[in-house]
Amino acid sequence: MIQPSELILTPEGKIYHLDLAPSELATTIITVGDPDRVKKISKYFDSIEVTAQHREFVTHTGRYKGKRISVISTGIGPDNIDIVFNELDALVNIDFERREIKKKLTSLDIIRIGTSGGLTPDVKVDTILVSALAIGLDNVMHYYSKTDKIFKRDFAKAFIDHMDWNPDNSVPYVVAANKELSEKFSSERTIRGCTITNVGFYGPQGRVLRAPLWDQNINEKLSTFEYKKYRITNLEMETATMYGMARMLGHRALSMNSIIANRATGTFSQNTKKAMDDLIKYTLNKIAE
Ligand code: R1P
Repeated sequence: MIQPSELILTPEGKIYHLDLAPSELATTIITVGDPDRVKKISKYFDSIEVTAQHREFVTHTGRYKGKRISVISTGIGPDNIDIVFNELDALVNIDFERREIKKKLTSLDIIRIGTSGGLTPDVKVDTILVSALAIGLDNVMHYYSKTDKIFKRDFAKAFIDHMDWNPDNSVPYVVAANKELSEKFSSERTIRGCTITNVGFYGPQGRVLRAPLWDQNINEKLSTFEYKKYRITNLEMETATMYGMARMLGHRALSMNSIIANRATGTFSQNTKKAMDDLIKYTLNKIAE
């Protein structure tokens, strides 16, 4: 039995942070960072059956072209991904009444619709980028075991060497997207990339306002890193943690990114609303295919 302090349920029998009951979640899930983006997606649904909100976690469950989908905001950052993925998994794989892991496990499809910054000039603003691979500079995954099979250690070692990595930082981990989803969501309208997930927006992504950086050349080094066929394309704050958590728990995950800025050229999208709306429609139609 999983104790009440570990699996926290509300008096209504809902999982604590997401405030959802098992029946309120679809097995196809879209995650977004921004809580306001949830309604920008669910406005395309044929019908909405559930709306829930607790803190930054907003959920709408409904149908798009007949397919049942839940859209959930994660807020910003890898730490929230730990909460969201554990609770999504609990909603399908733990019996809340008995507080026991179910004998028959369910695998979820979890697709992120996010914004991101391009790192090299060829990753142009308003592009849709599918993250085939992600490098996690956060430490969430290091608290779990059974990660050996999902980390690409040779890739991470090459990255550490190239970056002259600060030994006070956590050890980077490299993890791939689910292959089937990655193929299904790629087309002539998308580019494939290798995404850096980091723990902050300013220093950790090489931005200086007033606070000086440990490594002033971090973005230049990121943009010149090459390993086998891979080059780093973009920076954001959730993808690698999603891929790690999903693989560890037996779910399929993919991150779709609207490139709204390019850090190499200093450009920013002229119309982020349209770029995001294009990505939303593209992703919903791919899910419904
Ligand atoms: C930073 O502004 C946030 O935007 C990006 C980053 O990953 C981070 O969460 O994604 P979202 O637009 O999905 O939140």
